[in-house]
Amino acid sequence: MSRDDDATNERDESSGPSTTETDAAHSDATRAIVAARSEDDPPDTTEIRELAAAAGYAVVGEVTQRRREDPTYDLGRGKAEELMRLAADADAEAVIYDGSLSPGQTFSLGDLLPTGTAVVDRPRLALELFADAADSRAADRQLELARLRYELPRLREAVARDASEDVRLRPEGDSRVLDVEKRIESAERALDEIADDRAARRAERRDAGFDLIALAGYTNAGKSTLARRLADEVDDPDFGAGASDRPAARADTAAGDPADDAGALAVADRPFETLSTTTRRATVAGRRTLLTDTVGFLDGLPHEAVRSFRATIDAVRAADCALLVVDASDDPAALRRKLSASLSAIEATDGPVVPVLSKVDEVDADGLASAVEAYETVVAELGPRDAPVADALRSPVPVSVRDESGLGDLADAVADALPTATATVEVQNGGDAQAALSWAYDRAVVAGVEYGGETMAVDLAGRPDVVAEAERRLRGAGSPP
Ligand SMILES: Nc1nc2c(ncn2[C@@H]2O[C@H](COP(=O)(O)OP(=O)(O)OP(=O)(O)O)[C@@H](O)[C@H]2O)c(=O)[nH]1
Ligand SMILES: [Mg+2]
Repeated sequence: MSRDDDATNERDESSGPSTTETDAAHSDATRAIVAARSEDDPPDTTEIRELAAAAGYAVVGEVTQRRREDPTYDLGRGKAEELMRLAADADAEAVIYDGSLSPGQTFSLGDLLPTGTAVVDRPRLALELFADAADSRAADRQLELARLRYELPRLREAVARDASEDVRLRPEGDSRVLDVEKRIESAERALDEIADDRAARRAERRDAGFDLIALAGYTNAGKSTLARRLADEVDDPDFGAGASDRPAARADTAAGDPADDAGALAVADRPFETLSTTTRRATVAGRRTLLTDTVGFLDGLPHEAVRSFRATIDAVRAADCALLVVDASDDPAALRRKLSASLSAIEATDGPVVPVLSKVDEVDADGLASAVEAYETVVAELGPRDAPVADALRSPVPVSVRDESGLGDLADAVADALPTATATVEVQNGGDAQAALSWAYDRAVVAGVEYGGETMAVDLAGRPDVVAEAERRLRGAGSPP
């Protein structure tokens, strides 16, 4: 296998580290009011506040409402006016809206608020967070596409609002709209090419005998920590469990828990720490695997925005086994919401999915039981639309990287989920047979060899296609003349 297949190859090294502008922005944070509406339960603003803080906002006030959606402001008119007064009193520069506003609602709210107050809904906030850290060519392209898809309907609305009655300017014919449409097509084409390259690389890696494992899950679930823990320790710092997959701009924003200063836990406790898929070698239950860490999912994003993060979705869907990381330390309601968002983003997979209940060191036995129950409730409620991924789900495995518990069970579950074939081939020993045997050793499918006189018996176990090819080569090389 070439150096090309190594740990950081899915980033574009030439683009260099991203700037640290955002860290500067954090110091004089933008003053913001959080607004949230929910139809059934009282709105819970915990997550949106965390996202806002991570994006550099200082939340100075909050307005929430429990009611159905209002077509003009999303909030009811009275609440929207309360928001306007609060924004004025608090001198807010932005309103962070915990939901996806239609273009019309965005403009109406903007018109109502004090001049200059930005309206930042949940998808836009996610885009701001991504913009902080895009660190590879694919991530840049994905971000660009997500941003353009977000902008297009809003631009159409702006053009329609600007158009005077006489001109009757149609948004479709506006040059700015056409420009954005063109850029969307070009970003989609670029991502198609990147996706094709990656599919080709996956095929090569499989031919080389690797099982492909992908880690998926909600942002901050613990994917990267687990990926680092499972990765093989190797001397070459460019390949393996080094810090090389950490975006440079983030290095100094890592969480300051001293206990986390070293090793696998040295990742920041903030959303969207990982913005590029990164692949490392890992030996799992004796199988040679390539482990791909991916971008986390986020609830409340439109389908289009989720689709823009194609590298993640493709890596998960095409894996021989996907690990779906679910944070067991979340309260059950949050766990259910995040799990549903993750499952609907994945939709379907080609291979099995092993759910991992992470951070179990933070919960006691009752807490773990409620996490399992919350997990099972979501899975039991999966509708027919989500059925493909439901079929792929195995039993959840509780794991803690912090106290090293459950890792053996996880390895067993993965080994069990990976496609496996076995064969025993008895052949004439000789130069050609040894060459075929060495081919099989290179691809890690030799489970044992027994020599007897002129013959040898080789036990093969591993990826079915590689086992079949090894068997063919051995028989071809070792059959009597
Ligand atoms: N207590 C505890 N904390 C953990 C464990 N695993 C991860 N964490 C913490 O959870 C936080 C998020 O971990 P990450 O591995 O960055 O999560 P992620 O899923 O890769 O997050 P994104 O890349 O942002 O999507 C970090 O602060 C980790 O230290 C664990 O086993 N126990
Ligand atoms: Mg990560």
